[in-house]
Amino acid sequence: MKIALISPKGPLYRHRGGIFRKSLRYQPLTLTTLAALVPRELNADIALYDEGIQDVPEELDADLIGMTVITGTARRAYELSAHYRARGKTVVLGGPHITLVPDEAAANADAIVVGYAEDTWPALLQDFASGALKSEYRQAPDFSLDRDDMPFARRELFDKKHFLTQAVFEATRSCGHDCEFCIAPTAWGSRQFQKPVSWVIDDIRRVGQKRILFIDLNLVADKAYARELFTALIPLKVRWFGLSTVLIAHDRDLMELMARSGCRGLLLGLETITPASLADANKRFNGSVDYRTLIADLHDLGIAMQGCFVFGLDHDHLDVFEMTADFAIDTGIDLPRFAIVTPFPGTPLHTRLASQGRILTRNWELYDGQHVVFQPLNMSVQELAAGHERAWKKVYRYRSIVSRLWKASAFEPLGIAANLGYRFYAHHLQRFYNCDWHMSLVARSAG
Ligand code: B12
Ligand code: SF4
Repeated sequence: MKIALISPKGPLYRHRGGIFRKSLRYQPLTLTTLAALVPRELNADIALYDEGIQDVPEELDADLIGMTVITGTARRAYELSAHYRARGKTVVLGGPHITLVPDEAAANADAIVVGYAEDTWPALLQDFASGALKSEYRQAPDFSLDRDDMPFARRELFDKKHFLTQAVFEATRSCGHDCEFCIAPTAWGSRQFQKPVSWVIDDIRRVGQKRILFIDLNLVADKAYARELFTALIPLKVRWFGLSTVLIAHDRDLMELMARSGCRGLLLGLETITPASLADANKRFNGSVDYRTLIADLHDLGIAMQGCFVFGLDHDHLDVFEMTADFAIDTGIDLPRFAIVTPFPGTPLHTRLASQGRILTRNWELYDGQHVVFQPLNMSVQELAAGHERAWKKVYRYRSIVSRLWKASAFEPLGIAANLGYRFYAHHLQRFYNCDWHMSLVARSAG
C-alpha cells in the first residue's frame, strides 16, 4: 500500500511567499507520528509532504492520502482533497480543524478522523486494506496516551535541512484550562493526556540531541507529572524549551526544578496587560500573577521568555498596542509575539461573537491569528490590524531587540536568530494586509 501524508500550506506558512523562516520552523510531530502508527503488516510505502517547505506534486502515486488540517489550512486541504479525489484517490482528513467542525469536513473527504488518532488511524488503515473504509472514525471516550507500546515518531522521514530542529518532543496533550478563545478544551476536552515519563525519556535518548523542544500546550498543568518529568530530565543534561502557563509563578520550587532540568526557554500566554481583558478571555487565573516579577524570576534562573499577547479583546482600546509593546521592551521579554484574537470555529468565543453578529467572515484561510475576522468592540477592523502590525514592528526594531536582550542578559546565537526571524515576519506582515478581503474591509469601515 502507498500512503502519502500532507500538511497543507496556510497563507503565512508556505514554501513560496510565506513568512515563517527556518529560524522559526521546528519540525511538527503530526505527520511523523501518523507515519509511525501505520501497522507494520501493511508493509506500506510512506511519503510525507509539508507544504510549508516543499510543493506537493499534482499527481501523487498513492493509494491513500491523509491530510492534517488546522483552521488556517482548511481551504487548501479541501482544494487538494477535491483535486486528488477527482483523480480517483482516497482522501482522509484529520487534525484540529476536522475535530472542531466534523460535519463540514466530512463533505470534503472519503473519511474523517475526529480527535486523537493513536487507535483510530491504524484501524482505519486496516479497514481500507480490506475494502471496508468507514466515513468517520472518532477518538474513544477512554482514550489514553499512558501506554508504553506507542511507536516513536518517524522524524527521519523528513529531510532535516528544512527545519531549525527535528529534536521536537511531546509528553502531554491538551491542557485542562478553559480559555474562551482556545481550541484545546473544545477539541479535546477538559483533561490532559499524559505519556509515561519513561517513554518520553527513551524518545529523547534515541534522538540524542542536547537542545530539544517540547510542543506540549502546558507542561505544568499537572504539577506531580511535571515534577516527575523534570526530575527525569536532569541526568540527560539537555537544554530544553517548552510551554507553560504563568501559574508557574506560584511554585518557586517547581520553577527551580525546571531550571535544573535544563529549561532555557518558556513560551507563556501572557495574553494582555489589561486585567479586564483577562476576564473577557476567561483567563482570570493570569490575573493572579505579577508579570514583571515572573519575567525577572525566570531571567534570574536563566530561562528566556517567549511572551505571547493577543489584541482585540473587548476591553482593548486604541492605546493597547503601544502599551503592550512598551511593556515587552521595558521588561526585556526575549521574544514577544502578538496575535489578533481569533474565534476558531467551535470555540465558546466563536459562539459568543456569532450570537452578537460580530463574525465578519467564515473564510477559514483568514483564521491564522494575524487577520481580523470579527468586529472588534472599541476600534475598527483597520485600527486593530494596523495597531497589531505597529506593535510587531516596534518590538522588533534593532534597538528594541538590543534593549530587550540586554535587559534579559540573553545574547546568545539562538535568541538572536529567533529575533531576526521575527523581525523578518514583522516586516512582511503587510503582504497579508493587502489581500482583497482585508482591503474590502478597510474600505467598508472607512465608508
Ligand atoms: C507544530 C505547530 C505548528 C507548526 C506547523 C503547523 C502546521 N501544520 O502548519 C508552525 C510553527 C508552523 C505552526 C504555526 C501556526 N499554528 Co500551530 N501548532 C503547532 C503545535 C504546537 C504542534 C502540532 C503537533 O505537532 N502536534 C503533535 C501531534 C502528534 O498532534 P496533532 O497534530 O494534534 O495530531 C494528532 C491528531 O490531531 C490526529 N491528526 C492530526 N492530523 C491528522 C491527519 C490524519 C489524516 C489523521 C488520520 C489524524 C490526524 O492524529 C495525531 C495523533 O493523535 C500545535 C499545538 C499542539 N501541541 O498540538 C499548534 C496548533 C496546531 N497551531 C495552531 C495555530 C493557530 C497556528 C498559527 C495560526 C499560529 C500563528 N499565527 O502563528 C500558525 C499557522 C500556520 C499555518 N499553517 O498557516 C493551533 C490550531 C488551531 C486551529 N483551529 O487552527 C494549534 C492547535 C495551537 C492552539 N492551541 O491553538 N504551528
Ligand atoms: S491555558 Fe493555554 S492551552 Fe490551556 S486552555 Fe488556556 S490558552 Fe488553551
